[in-house]
Amino acid sequence: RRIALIGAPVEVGTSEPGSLMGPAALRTAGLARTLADLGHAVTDRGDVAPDVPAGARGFAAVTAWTRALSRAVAAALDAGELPVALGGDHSLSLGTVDGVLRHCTRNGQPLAVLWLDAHADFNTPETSPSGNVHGMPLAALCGEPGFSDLFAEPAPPPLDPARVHLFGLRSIDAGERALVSARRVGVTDMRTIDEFGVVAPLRRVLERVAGEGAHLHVSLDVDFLDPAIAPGVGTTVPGGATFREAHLIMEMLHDSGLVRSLDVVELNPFLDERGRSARVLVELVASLFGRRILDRPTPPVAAV
Ligand code: DIR
Ligand code: MN
Ligand code: MN
Ligand code: MN
Repeated sequence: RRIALIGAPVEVGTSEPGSLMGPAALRTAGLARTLADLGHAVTDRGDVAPDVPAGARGFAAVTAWTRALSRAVAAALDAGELPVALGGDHSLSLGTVDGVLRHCTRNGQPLAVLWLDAHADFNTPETSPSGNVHGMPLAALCGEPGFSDLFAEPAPPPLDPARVHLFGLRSIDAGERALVSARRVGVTDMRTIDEFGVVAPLRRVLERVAGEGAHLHVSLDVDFLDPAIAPGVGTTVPGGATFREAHLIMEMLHDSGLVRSLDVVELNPFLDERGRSARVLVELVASLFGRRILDRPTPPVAAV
């Protein structure tokens, strides 16, 4: 595959500084070389540098990032590359997913989004208890009101919430909880993972994506992982995915052949312990791009 690394040192969507160092930490942990060693053609496009108006905070700054990242991601996809965005707080997915949506809309392809996250990120400015935009990207992308002028005109039709799947959910605010149900967003919460493991629920998601011929975008928030293996994130939530669950998910995503774009977000090196979280993320991305334990496909497992 031809992979484009797109640095997104964004932290305007959070009140916890440090995630702007995320792309640098992922590079330091050897992301590009690891992917190249797996046989991919990797181009590091450097960091996107939008014209954020001087002194802009909140939505003015988020809008500048959204539009610049959208252009970078859509251009990579149009050129036949697989864009990997290196964050940066999760507000960056407003831009990356908008770029994917524009590419898919031009090609008449449906877009499915797998959101690996402790949180739903489905708050609106109305429902958000924190006011942090990193807790809102899915609501904006799915067309909820309150986000006017974020996306460049003409805006593509919004993301279909029924094609969004939250995986690993274990922290949700009251307002977004109501919205997630009302919009019929797909959810595999930690309760479901505890009962059934990751394989059966993920297989169901992947079968549906394959059946619809959809483009699959994966958005990986560091807090999806248990804080014991990935402490380098502003909003740790206990009870997250284990090292083994996370690798299995990445291996299944690789074997599916469906992933066409990826975000790696919320890494905060300032809160990390000697690069541990950055290294775990590089290992996970390697599994997603084809690293396997043995030089043969994972043995087939009976259908669930
Ligand atoms: C919370 C936290 N739901 C909020 N969200 C986070 O501020 O809206 N998302 N941390 O990753
Ligand atoms: Mn495409
Ligand atoms: Mn998130
Ligand atoms: Mn999160």
